[in-house]
Amino acid sequence: MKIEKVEVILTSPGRNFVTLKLTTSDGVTGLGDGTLNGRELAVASYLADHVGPLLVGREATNIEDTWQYLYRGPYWRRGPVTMAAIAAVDMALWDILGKVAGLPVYQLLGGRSRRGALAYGHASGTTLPALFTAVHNLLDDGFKAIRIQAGVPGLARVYGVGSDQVAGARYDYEPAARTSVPIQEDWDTAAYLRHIPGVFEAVRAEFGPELTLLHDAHHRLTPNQGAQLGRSLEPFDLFWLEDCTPAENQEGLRRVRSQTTTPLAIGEVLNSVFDYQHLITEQLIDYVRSSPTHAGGITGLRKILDFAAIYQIKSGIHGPTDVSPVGMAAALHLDIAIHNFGIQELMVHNARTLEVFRTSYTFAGGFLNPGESPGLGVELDEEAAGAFDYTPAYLPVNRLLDGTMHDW
Ligand code: EZ4
Ligand code: CO
Repeated sequence: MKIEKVEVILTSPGRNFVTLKLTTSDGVTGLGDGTLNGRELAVASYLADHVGPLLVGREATNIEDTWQYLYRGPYWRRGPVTMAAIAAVDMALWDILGKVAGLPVYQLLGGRSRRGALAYGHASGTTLPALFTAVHNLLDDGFKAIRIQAGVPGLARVYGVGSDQVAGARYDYEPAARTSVPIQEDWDTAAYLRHIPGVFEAVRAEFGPELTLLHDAHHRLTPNQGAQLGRSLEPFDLFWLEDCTPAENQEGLRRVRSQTTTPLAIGEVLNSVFDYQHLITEQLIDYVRSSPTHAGGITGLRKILDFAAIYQIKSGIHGPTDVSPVGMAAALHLDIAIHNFGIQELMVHNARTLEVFRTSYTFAGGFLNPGESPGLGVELDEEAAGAFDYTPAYLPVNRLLDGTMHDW
């Protein structure tokens, strides 16, 4: 069964998505997600111009060999564009294999290791009452684990916090975040470090000790500041503190690790097992954050997670709305199959996205399941996709109050 046709489909039903569709000589189709938020066209070109011509005529079931061919073949290795493109191919091939076998992909990965994948949702607020309302809404939806992000006094906009003024506003879908030039936010680390422990104290007082809580510092701290925040959050028993420092500074985590017992999650911007080498062998983290979409697909992420398992490090797969439902499905098949599952992030896609991508995964009682459809279990409605043209949209940038560029 050979790969016969390669199509790259761009659609923007509220956010931009890069989808690869492969068709075999037997007429079986597979879908893969190669979405790289804010740099989508680079992956689309990499796939259409450089990868597509190499795939035609290849044996569709040789998934590992195709992964190695695309990883080692070009000489130039790793990087987010390359690894997102490899991811799209890899997912599409697993989807095809599952459809041919008549089995959901998790069965091909070794079968079910748990009844469901614990998911965490996002709650945020610029004030405590707004934050509490957001937490209540997630609890009503069944969530058992919740990420807490809060506005910081003196800062107009903060990562992860939707507007309290607009009903139902979400920071990931607000129009302000979808401009053709990045909007600018401002940042004050000292104000943030003063404010956040009080927020968690208030949340624990309101919701009790049992609710699973998480927080994302989004790459903004130095190792010493990360250690300080980790320590100040210890009384509030976080499931994890995410991206306290920029992920590429692997050695920096030694300082954080030696100073706090708050569990650490890192890696949504990392894309290969080599990016995790020190983090894993020195046991500097507790959770791996990479998604299949950004780390070479199911095959690429499985290499990282199997390596992590040896060191009792678990998965915490990135699940933002800039990973498409195809990428989300790939994550869920891994979540159910691997032994070292930790938690799965879930930001629910908007209704238009779920009309374009028909999913068979489910969320109930706080747990996700990939469903029993053969393959990944996601169908693309190409007519619906065609109604939403690619629209340039960038993530914000961040500057300190004196104008210095900072990590966003
Ligand atoms: O900022 O996916 O934990 N989740 C995150 C996300 C990322 C976006 C970047 O495209 O940090 O909200
Ligand atoms: Co994050």
